Amino acid sequence: MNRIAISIALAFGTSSALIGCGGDDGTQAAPSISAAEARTTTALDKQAWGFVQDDALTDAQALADDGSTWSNVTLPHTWNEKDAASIAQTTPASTNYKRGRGWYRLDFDAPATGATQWLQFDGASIVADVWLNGKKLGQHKGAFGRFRFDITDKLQPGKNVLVVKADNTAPTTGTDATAIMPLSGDFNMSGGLYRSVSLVSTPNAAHFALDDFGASGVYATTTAISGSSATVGVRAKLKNAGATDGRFVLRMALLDAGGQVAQSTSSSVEAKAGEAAEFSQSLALGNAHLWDGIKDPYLYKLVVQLEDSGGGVLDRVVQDYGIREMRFDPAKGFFLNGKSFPLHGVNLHQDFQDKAWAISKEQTDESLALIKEIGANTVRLAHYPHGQYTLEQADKLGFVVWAELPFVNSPVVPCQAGIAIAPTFLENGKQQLQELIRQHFNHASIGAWSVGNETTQGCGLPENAVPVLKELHALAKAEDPSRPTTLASNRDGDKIGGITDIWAQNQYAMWYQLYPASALATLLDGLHTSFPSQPMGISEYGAGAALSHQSDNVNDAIGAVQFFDVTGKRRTIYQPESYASLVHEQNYGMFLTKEYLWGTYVWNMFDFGSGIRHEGDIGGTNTKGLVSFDRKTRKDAFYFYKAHWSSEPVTHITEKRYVDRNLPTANAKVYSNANSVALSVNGRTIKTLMAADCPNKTCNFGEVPLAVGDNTVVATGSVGGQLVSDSVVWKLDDDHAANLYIAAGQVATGFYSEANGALGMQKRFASDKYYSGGVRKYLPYGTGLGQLAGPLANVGTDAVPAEGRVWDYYREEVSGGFSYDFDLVSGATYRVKLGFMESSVNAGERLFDVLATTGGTTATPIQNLDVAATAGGKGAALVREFPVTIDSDGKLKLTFVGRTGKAMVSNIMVLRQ
Ligand code: GCB
Repeated sequence: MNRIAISIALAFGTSSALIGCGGDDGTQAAPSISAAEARTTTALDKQAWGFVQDDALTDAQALADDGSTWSNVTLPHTWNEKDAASIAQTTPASTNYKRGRGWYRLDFDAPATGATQWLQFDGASIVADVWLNGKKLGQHKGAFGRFRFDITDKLQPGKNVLVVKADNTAPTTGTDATAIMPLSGDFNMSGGLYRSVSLVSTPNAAHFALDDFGASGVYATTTAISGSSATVGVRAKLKNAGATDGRFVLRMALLDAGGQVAQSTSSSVEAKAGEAAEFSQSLALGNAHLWDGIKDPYLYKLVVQLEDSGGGVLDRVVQDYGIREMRFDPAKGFFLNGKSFPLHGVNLHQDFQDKAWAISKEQTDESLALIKEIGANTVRLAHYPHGQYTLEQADKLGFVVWAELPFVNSPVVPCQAGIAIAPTFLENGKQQLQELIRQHFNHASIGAWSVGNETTQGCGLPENAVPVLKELHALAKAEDPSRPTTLASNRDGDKIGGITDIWAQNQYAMWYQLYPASALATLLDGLHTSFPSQPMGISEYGAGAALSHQSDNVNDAIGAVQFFDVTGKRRTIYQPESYASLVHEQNYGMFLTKEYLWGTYVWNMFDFGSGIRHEGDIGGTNTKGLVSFDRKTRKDAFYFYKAHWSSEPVTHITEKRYVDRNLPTANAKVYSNANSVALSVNGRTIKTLMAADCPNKTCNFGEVPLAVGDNTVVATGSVGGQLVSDSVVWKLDDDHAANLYIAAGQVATGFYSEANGALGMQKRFASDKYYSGGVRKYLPYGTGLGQLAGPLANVGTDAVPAEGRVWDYYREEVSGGFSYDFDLVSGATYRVKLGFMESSVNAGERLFDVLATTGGTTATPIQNLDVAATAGGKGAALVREFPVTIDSDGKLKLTFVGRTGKAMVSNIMVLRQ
């Protein structure tokens, strides 16, 4: 036992009614410092709750109902488990989830002991009205904060009846009673008692505050670290609910991981009857073991206890506490305990497939284990306060956490200029911010408080958001001067820079923004120059990826992958996984060159529920996860980051889900952190690449020829002599070995032509590949990405998944023509069948030739083709074909050159005769 006598430094915090203080000098009777609970906390979760979701039920009716016809549920519970946030949703139109009122009723027995009794809700979404034995206890607004009611005088002996109305109705106007943060967002606001509900009994009327915004009443900050010594300041809020003034001993200690007292202190304090009082003490450690992120997330136990004058323990708060110093530098990024520690991590939502928000601890553990596995050292808990358990685990795992207030998108509804911000909205935002900060104050992991996300999104109205952000920043600083504030900016960087201590950008280069990562680099440099003293990070970047959507070629695909279906007509929007991988490679590779970035966060670690969207192959789900919604499937990009971040050896062949190949060659790409990676196909080594040949942890082996049948591809990484292999079997059928089917312009692979369509046969097509020049285009009948409409709107609907989509895209000349180079069999004769569909050009505006070259000979089998005139207008298919015998060089080049306007082609078949 290392009990060191110290005198109390009251250098920080407020102190009232301090009477005296004394150290534990070993001369007095040993105080009973322990980490054991003094209070009784009884979870009510697994009891028989009655539940009914009924928007028509009045309060009076619900209170009069004995609940016998209600269904039986246990907590955590939400009525949104299976609607929006579920892949079970298959119909394109059902994008909504049930928002309304749910009623809960629980009959429970009063606790046998306790001087004060509290009813504790760890979260109720969004507005909760609570009655005990028919009497209203109160209302809580905000889906994420813990709140409590003092029921000491309201409990009756024996049976008690608790009734809760939870309402997740969407806000419609800024003055609506439900105008509570967040007003909107790309995630579902599940309704219900989706976290725990418990009874808390304190043994004595004097206790640590239970009415301080749902927090613990104890607030610890490391006020100084120097070498191995550290000082921890602790503020404690007391409540003496008894009838007489009290004189107490307030004792605080840090126990080391072995349970030994590393330091302790005590003081004599007084709290008047019925009053609250606040005291501060300091704990100085001469040999502090620091919390050092994922490397060494060392935690002390902070024990704060209230004793009577005889040393009897009246109340005790015990929390994990990590001693660490975090610093954000505008030029050099993040520092942990004085050392540069670039943060790389992921965003996390609190939902889970088929559970929505009603997740168990096991599900949280499953999510965090994957975040640990990928090697992240930071997590952004988007876009709202997550549960205590998540933060406790983040402390234990060593993640640096970005914790966030749910101020998402606009502060007004509707999102327009001149709409006043409802005072209730701002008040509620402040309440939620105080709940966030006080409830999570002692978590070592939390590095910054975020006051908002994309708060000008949709309306482009910084004048609405800026005053709110400034108020929230000031409040956060008052609540916790020790941590920086932050926010996630979107395309408003120039307008909301400089408000918070640090900040970060949500930037989707190659996805929503149709520019390459290099253009984003310029944008970031510009923001860094404009706000040179505000440390900047990347709070979001990413791309949608569907597990069942693959590609043969994702080059030049910016703008050709749709981000979601806003029309509500389709559930399926093609998002080849390998395009998302490329987006990650190029963005992250660029971020690594920016020393000033303090951290980067992938959006998102997991696919998550969002009733406003249909994309990829899943209904109501945002597909930007590195791992599937059910946590079962790691997408390729997961391994890209794992290769960068993890110390485990990684050798991962990409595109393993694309088994039945559509072309006779495959692009072999391996993510690896090995010293060298060897690739073999059917036992034959193709190539060995050294780490230096694999920039960005990406080993590109180029095009690998595939044989008919099974092609076993094995990548073997060598890490310090240890071999780590990965393998895949790619299959090629006779048809695709002999013939080529290319959907020009198309990124996704695997679409079929219609058996009775213009091409006259049903064949499976590959992505656009083997071309030089030209650009990908798609039929622009709508007004933007994701908005296909007009003649082809129903082609490729869910009823007929892939048929006809070989016409959606085309390749078009930029200038000087474009061409395709095919490797074919020398001396063999092929029939070349070309499909054309005009989208935007009228008869007479586009006339072009198609040239065929093999050996040294060029023919012009198609001359002066006017698709619109010949096919009969826009949206009509035209097919032209010609034979060609391949010269001894085994090559065929098709060249498309405009005479008037620009040449184009929709699809290409090269059929062996
Ligand atoms: C964003 C938002 C996030 C969305 C994400 C997306 O910028 O902050 O809530 O889910 O983009 O996927 O569009």
